[in-house]
Amino acid sequence: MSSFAIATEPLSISTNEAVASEARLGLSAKPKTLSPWLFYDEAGSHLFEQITELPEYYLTRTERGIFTDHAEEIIREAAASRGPHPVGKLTLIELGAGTATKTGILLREAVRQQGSIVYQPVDVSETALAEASENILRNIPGVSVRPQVTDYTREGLPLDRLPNTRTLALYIGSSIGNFKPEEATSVLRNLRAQLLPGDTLLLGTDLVPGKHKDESNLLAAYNDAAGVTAAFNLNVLTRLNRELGADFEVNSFRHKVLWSAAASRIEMHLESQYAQRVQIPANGLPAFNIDFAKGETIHTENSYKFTTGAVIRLLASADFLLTKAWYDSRRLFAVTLATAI
Ligand code: AVI
Repeated sequence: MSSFAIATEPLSISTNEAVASEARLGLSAKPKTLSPWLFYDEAGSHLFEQITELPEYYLTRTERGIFTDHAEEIIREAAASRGPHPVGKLTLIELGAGTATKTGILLREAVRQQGSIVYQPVDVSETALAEASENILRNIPGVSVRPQVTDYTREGLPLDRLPNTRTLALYIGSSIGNFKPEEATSVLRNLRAQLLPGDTLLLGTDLVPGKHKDESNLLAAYNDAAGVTAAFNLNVLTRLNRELGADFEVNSFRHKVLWSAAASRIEMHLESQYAQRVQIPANGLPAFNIDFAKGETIHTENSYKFTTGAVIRLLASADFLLTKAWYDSRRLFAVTLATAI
């Protein structure tokens, strides 16, 4: 890392290097891509919180509704799950916990059923974990919180496993949907490697269009009338300008969303409104030039939507067996409990 980057970059060196190499690799690829983890700087995380409350973005409130309606059964099933080893209480770990707003429903129910619970939220964001811990400790007596700052997608998942407990791992919020199928399998396999037979996984997945959900509902969830999702998508260019000194003219790109039925995914893109060249300084070397044709896009995110069969196949690819699935009445979203085999 050069003194140029250290002098101008307030973030950690490794974060800056990861952003630089992601930008260089993704923007020289054909078609151009940027990885969705780049969305989540401070402004992007704040915009995402706003997205979860938008009228069009049904995912968060639908999953919360499923937890509210079925928490008793979810916790009972997870606690009753049997493996080859005798175990005591249930402990909860959560991948990508963020501020853990929905998890409180399950934690409260677990405390009601077994008196107390250990909760291990895992996330890349130390501030989000601090907020989650504070909220839970203040509002739910009986929970002992052991936060762990880890990027489980890149650094694996070194879980601090408690002896003689049964683990319920939460991977909710449709986060698994932001991975390509082979990446999703590897995230779940990494998780599975930390679990024992009989431990369980609770997976939240958004569903493909159906009777009560047409393509337009799905598209609206990613292209809301207030423009919050557009701002979330465009913020990635603002981030590259700020952190790498790039000269993206942010207003010359347009938020674009499409549904690919063939790939079963929503795609988010940023479309260049005219032919242009963007430069990213390269630490004393000649700047990295990126040429855009009019209408050319940067593919910034995939959000996969599932059938029940696709969820079962994904779980099986990581050695999990379906225990039970819960849905909302309109079949917009699924919460699936699976057992490690
Ligand atoms: C975090 N993830 C599950 C969101 C999703 O729905 O794929 C990210 C998002 N992108 C646009 N809106 C929300």
